[in-house]
Parts: sequence; structure tokens; C-alpha cells
Amino acid sequence: MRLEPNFEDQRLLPILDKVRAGRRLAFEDGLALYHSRDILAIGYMANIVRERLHGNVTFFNVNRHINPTDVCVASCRLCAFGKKARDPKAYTMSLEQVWEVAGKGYSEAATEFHIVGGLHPELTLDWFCQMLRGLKQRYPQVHLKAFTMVEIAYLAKRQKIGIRETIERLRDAGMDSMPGGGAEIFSERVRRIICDHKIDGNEWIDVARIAHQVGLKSNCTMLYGHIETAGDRVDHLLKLRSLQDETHGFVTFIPLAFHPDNTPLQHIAKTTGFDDLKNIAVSRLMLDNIPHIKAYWVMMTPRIAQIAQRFGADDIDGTVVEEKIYHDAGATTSQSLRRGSLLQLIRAAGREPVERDTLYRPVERTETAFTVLV
Ligand code: V47
Repeated sequence: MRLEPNFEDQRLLPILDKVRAGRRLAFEDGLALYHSRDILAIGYMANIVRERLHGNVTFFNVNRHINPTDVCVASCRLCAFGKKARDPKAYTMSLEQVWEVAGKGYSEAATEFHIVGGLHPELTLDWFCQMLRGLKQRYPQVHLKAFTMVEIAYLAKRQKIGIRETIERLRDAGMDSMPGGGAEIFSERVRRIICDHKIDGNEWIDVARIAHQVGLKSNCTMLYGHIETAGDRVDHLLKLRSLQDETHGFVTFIPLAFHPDNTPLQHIAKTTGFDDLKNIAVSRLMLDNIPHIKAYWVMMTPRIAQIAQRFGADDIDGTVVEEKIYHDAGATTSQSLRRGSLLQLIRAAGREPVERDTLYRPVERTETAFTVLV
């Protein structure tokens, strides 16, 4: 028998009724949740949904991020990672370097490479296909989660071919699924200010739809904590929810807090733990058709990511090994966590850790080898 917290904010009671009955929340419910300060009530409701879906389990993986280049033709104000080719600090790896970096890090065998980078004006679709083939050849068991919808749209445009053909060629070369980045926030008003060089929200959704139609799964994200309104956030979540009704291709949603350091928007205050937990909880409540909500520890700190496991999240991400996008924007978290530390964090939150592969199949392992249980 669950003991209920006192709902300080009585306006949330109709939402509690819907959550208990498993009914879909509406735009106005999302707004009421974002406008409420009753974080315990919001977390309590999100935890009901989270435990209904995943019981006491928290998922994690042993992964490695690879960013082949930070050269980017776009100059998004939100970003501290992308550099112009002439910038002395910019880098682009050779294919051999990508393949070599992939094998570096911990002795624990990674089950996933998470591969994203800038919009490089010269690297071709063929170069990326070779990169994927080389990775598959050297690390045949590792799942390649690669390229945001934004990178796909850019490669298609440069190659002067369609999105579908671009995705199919990358898939045939070894791309197994796609990460959720680049979605930012779909509001055109906000995008004009924070990322006006990127594809617009409708294009992001269109690329995701095509990826799902050709049989690939992907993640999805929302960047919050800059100049967006509560309405913009709810609108973003509902657009993802409605694509998911159509394709069922999203696996995990990751709310991403804006990190302002070293960006042209550095005057914007950083998000607080309160905001971060609320975004986890509201997304769990609104996205009733997306199986997993990830509390990305690099972005929100391991401490908050741990508490998030009681506010709607069922995933904490992985070992990561080398993170650049958030660290260029001032993240003070470490760049990596050992598998043992992830186990400890999850257990200390009273949850049962389950190592997963990218598609959430449980993994059994020794340090240097693993088996995906199907
Ligand atoms: O696409 C860029 C965002 C994303 C900043 O799919 C910034 O499993 C905050 O998408 N402050 C990359 N955010 C991270 C990402 C991700 C991370 C972990 C797991 C998965 C997954 C995806 O980070 C970018 C952009 O949306 N970003 N700059 C910044 N200054």
C-alpha cells in the first residue's frame, strides 16, 4: 500500500486521477505541471508511471562516446563544441584515429559506440560509411548508435540525395540506431535565436520519421533551461509523442539542461536541481508512449541523476569514457564513470541495476566480453 504525499498544489489532483487511471495527459496538464512548485507531488506521480513500466529496475550501459570532428558549418548560439575549420583548436580525426580511439578507455568491453560530431563541410557520406564499416570490422559486437537527425539532413543535402537514401546507405554500412540529439526545442521563435543554422523542428521530425520507417530505432531529446517557455516545452513533448504514436521508433527520451559556459548565451543562468528533476518527471508523465526516460549523469551530475531514479527516470546512461559536448560548455562532472560506480550509484538509490544494450536487452558480461540476452 502506497502512502500518498500531501498534495500542496491542489490543482494537480485531476492529473493524479488521470495518472492512476493510465489516461493520457493533455497540453494544459503539461502546463499545470511546469507551473507548479509541488515537486514532491510531481515526482510522486512520475514515479507511479515509472514503476508501473519498469518496477525497481534502473538501466545503464557500458558505452563510449566518439566525436570524429568538432568542425561545424553551423554557428548555433547554444553550442560550445562546434568550431570553424580555421580555428586552431578545431580537430578532425582520420579514419584510423576513429578506429583507434574506439578501442581506448576501460578494459570493460563497450556494447555501444555513441558517435556524433559537427557538420563538417568536407567529410563525405562515403567517408562516414567507411568509418562505420571499419568499426564493424574491428568491433563486430558493438552497437553503432550514430548521427543525429541534423547530421543526416546535412549529409543528404551535401550529397544531393534524399534523406531515405542517406539513412539506408549509412544503415547498410553499419549504423544500428540513432541518438536523440539536435532536437533542441521545436519552437521556431526559440530556434531562430539559439540554433538558426540548423534544420527546423518539422525537418527534425521528418528525418526521425524516415529513420523509423526504414526500421531504425532512435532516441529523442529536448534542450531546456535557455529562453523557452513552459508552453514551448509542452509543445515539444507533444510533437514527439505524436510521432511516436505513428512510428513507435523512439526508445528513450533524454531531457538535456542547457549549459551556457563558453557559448554566446553565457549570460543565461544555469538550471537548478529543481528544474532538472521537474523535467525528468514531466517528461515521464507526458510521454506515455516512449518506453524509457534517461537521466544523463554527465549533464545533471551523478547525484541528481541518482535522485531522478525516484522522479520518473529508469536509465542513467553509461560509462561514456570521453565526453566533449557538455565539457566544452562548462560541465564539471567527470568525463567517465566506471561500471562499478554506476552499479553503486544505482544501488544506493534503492534501485536494482540492469546492464542493457542500446535496445534494452539485458547484457551478461565478464570484463572483456559480453553476451546480449534475448
Ligand atoms: O545535440 C549542445 C545538446 C546534444 C549544448 O541519444 C547542449 O542516448 C547543453 O544528444 N548545453 C548532445 N546541451 C547530447 C545528446 C545525448 C546525450 C546523451 C545520450 C544521448 C542518447 C544523446 O547536447 C546536442 C545538443 O542538443 N547541446 N550544446 C550546451 N551548451
